[in-house]
Amino acid sequence: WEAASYLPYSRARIGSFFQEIPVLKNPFLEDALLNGYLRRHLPQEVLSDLCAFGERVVKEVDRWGRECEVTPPQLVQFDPWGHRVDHIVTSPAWKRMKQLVAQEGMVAIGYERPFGEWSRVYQMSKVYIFSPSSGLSTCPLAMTDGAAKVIQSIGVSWPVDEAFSRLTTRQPERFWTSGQWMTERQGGSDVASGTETVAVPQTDGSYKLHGFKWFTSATDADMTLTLARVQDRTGATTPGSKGLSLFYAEVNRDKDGRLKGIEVQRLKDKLGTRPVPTAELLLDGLSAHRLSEEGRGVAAIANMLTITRIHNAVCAVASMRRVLQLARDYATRRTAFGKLLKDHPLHMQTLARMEVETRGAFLLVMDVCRLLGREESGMATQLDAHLLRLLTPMVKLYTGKQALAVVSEGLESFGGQGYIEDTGLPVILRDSQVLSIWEGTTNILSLDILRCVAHSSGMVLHAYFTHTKSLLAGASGVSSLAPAVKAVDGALSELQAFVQLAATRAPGYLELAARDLAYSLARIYTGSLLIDHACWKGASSSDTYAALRWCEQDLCPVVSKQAIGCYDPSTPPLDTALVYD
Ligand code: UCC
Ligand code: FAD
Repeated sequence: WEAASYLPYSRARIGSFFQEIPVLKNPFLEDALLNGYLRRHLPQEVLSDLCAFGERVVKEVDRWGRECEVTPPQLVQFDPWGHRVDHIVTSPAWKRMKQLVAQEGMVAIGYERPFGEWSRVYQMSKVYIFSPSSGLSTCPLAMTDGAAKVIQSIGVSWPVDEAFSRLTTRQPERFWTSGQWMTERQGGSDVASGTETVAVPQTDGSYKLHGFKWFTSATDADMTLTLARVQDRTGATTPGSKGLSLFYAEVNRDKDGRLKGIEVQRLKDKLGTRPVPTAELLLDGLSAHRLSEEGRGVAAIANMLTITRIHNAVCAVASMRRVLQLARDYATRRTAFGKLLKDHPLHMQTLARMEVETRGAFLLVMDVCRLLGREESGMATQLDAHLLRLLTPMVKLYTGKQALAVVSEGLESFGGQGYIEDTGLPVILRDSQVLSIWEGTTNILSLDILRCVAHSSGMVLHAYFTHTKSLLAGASGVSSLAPAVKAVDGALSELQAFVQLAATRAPGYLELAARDLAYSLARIYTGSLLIDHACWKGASSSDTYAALRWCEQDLCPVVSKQAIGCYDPSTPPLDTALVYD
């Protein structure tokens, strides 16, 4: 009988082997590049704060994030007596996240500016550490930051002074979040044609909004910024972008608990972002105040787009980093073919490629945060301002796409377990899919890059070339980086030649090249940032290796695609014929 107990499966039919679980460790301490970058630019107190916060994320916050995921919001439209109430019931964890965002100053830091031009880097580093454990509360966080930015740029005065102080407070009981209601059924990209909501002027100077907002995320917000068309006395409105104005509205309830001027039609049933209540809203006389001049709504909300797009990019890189941290830990625990995964060179190559992608994306997004911080602290040169305009859509579109690729590869590195829902891994993939859709799709942002180039008469590109060259100049004479410098320098020249040639072609040519152009801009600029970081006196040999590896890829796909005629006028009909074949 005793001998039988040693036989495998004799007592426990499921066997005696259980795989060790990948362990989430302090995301600050686990991230060499984040540490290096912050040591390079910010004082020790920032590192200490982020280290403590990283500890809190592991010990406490990550659990709340999971609770948010498995306890999605519910809409209760009617009370038991049939009255319309439209309560959005969220989990306790979701509410705790809101408090945490305030306590940790995740919006406030951007407005307190404790470290001058580097304050945004500090704030976004915190968001970066928080994001993968946040149960998507980074979504309202981003919109709240964006709303504060819009208010600050318009002027903090009545009727939005109270809102500004609540959006940027560190006191959880005073803290408000904001929505961003732009999308209607006819169009989320083409807001100018898609917006039907009308604003009816009231005698006291306020407005009542009537319309249907098709996607409104984090609808448990306290206020929102939204777009609508002002009606004149005859009820007429101006079509297109010139008819859109920006409005501020509070989300209030009457004494019976009913939403004032809003009906929640339903909550969306989504692939991911499940903790976020995303609703369809009927605006039926919602009280609002106009914030922009009439017809300047898109220009006025652009500041919100800038902030939310940067948040999107920060969260995209954070997803890549999270999956890598878990994957590399797992590789020290899982054995296959007689050795740990970490001892299989091909597995390590796979993770190293993900690491290179993640490092590049990190430096790219932090550089945009640096530029934002310079602009907000009055330090920005004209070149910085141009760069910020160009790099914002670029970093959003590039990191949104790359996050999905890296996270997908990351799931595979866990084998079958990467596909199992309650490991908490698949949610990272689901939540990454949205990053390239909301806040402007990849194509829309590629076209936005073209528009900002045209709008600035090419000055944004001039700033780009000047700054990239100056980054490379800092590496001249560093022999270990010579192949990388050569590759970026060559790609930059090719890109310059392409831009000059494309300017002589019909507009349709550049439109077809827009996406590849965006990728070329992103890869070349990121290469120069990796090189620059590797030249820093505190850099490691891994920083050099990452720069070399990044620069081995096709840095300028717009040129290779051009060479095979991808943007020729003959292409669109052929593409269409192929698609509908
Ligand atoms: O998706 C949404 C929220 C989701 C949740 C948020 C989560 C955040 C991250 C969390 C991470 C986990 S809210 C919906 C977002 N919707 C979009 O992004 C819309 C996408 N479509 C576009 O971006 C289009 O390009 C439009 C709507 C901006 C195009 O509209 P128009 O009217 O055709 O634009 P125009 O005519 O080109 O520009 C009108 C004015 C111009 O200024 P002026 O008149 O002075 O020349 C432009 O220069 O607006 C200015 N403008 C901009 N300025 C337009 N876009 C920008 C910009 N990006 N930056 C600065
Ligand atoms: P469309 O504009 O119809 O685009 C469809 C496709 O056509 C896209 O691939 C697009 O790239 C492509 N396309 C469109 N125009 C062009 C062109 N000129 N050239 C080339 N390609 C083109 N919106 C809000 O306002 N507030 C929110 O809080 C909010 N939350 C959201 C939450 C989630 C989970 C999701 C998924 C969306 C949310 N949205 C929100 C909406 C989101 O911003 C829009 O879905 C997005 O901007 C795209 O708009 P659309 O859905 O109308 O797509």
